[in-house]
Amino acid sequence: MILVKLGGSVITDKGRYRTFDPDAAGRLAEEIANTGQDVVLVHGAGSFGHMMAKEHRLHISVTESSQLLGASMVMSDVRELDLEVCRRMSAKGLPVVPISPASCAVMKDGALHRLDLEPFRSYLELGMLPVTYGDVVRDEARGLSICSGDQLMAVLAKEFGPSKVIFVTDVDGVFTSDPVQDPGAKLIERVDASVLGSLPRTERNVDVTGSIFAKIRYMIDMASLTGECLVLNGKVPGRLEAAIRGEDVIASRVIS
Ligand code: IP8
Repeated sequence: MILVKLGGSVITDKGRYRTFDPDAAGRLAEEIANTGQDVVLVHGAGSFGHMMAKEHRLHISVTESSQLLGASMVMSDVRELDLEVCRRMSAKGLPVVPISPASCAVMKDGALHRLDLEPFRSYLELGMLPVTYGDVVRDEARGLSICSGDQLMAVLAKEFGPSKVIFVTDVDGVFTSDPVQDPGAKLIERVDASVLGSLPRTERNVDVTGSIFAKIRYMIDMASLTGECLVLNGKVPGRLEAAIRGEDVIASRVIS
């Protein structure tokens, strides 16, 4: 089984509230379908989650009742994004099944505490492709908190031992600085904990689920179980497909 995360930056326009990119999602669905591999898919929330979550301060704490309505709206928005993604997948012949973290996960002080893996296991056994996503989830300490796609990836990697873990984003991998702002930014082909310490701490729009550093930390942990995680550019046609097939592609390899 191959574990793939479609980042919010590749399936949505992160600068425009609730803007889905149907062409990118459809093409990536086709690339997955072409490989004929068993895949568990996780996707980020992009502009269906982060903007509204930030507005309602859901990533800090949920202390006011007005935040519950904000949380509920984010839950509906990310579910709608998931529906769009799933529709593109099934249109390419992939028998996907959406699994909502709000119904099967529990957080504790911002960490993913429990995830009911039974639905993932049984649908996989049936030959279906589970699809899950970053969501707002019950938190035993905070009431509610945000469960990122990366936290889900970490638990799924630990439980299912995938043969490959791939993070699909809108740039070629991890860079020495922000490649959108700095034309001199260089792709780092092998990323480990020592590289993490040397990256500059400046970023444009930091997500409610943390910066690239938080994401790389999850990947380094996952790599200790799976060997490596690939970070690649899903905007380049064919790159995800080639990576799933095991071809050598332009990417960063995160190792533990
Ligand atoms: O895009 C965030 O998940 P991510 C989930 O995987 C929400 O970090 C609701 C903002």
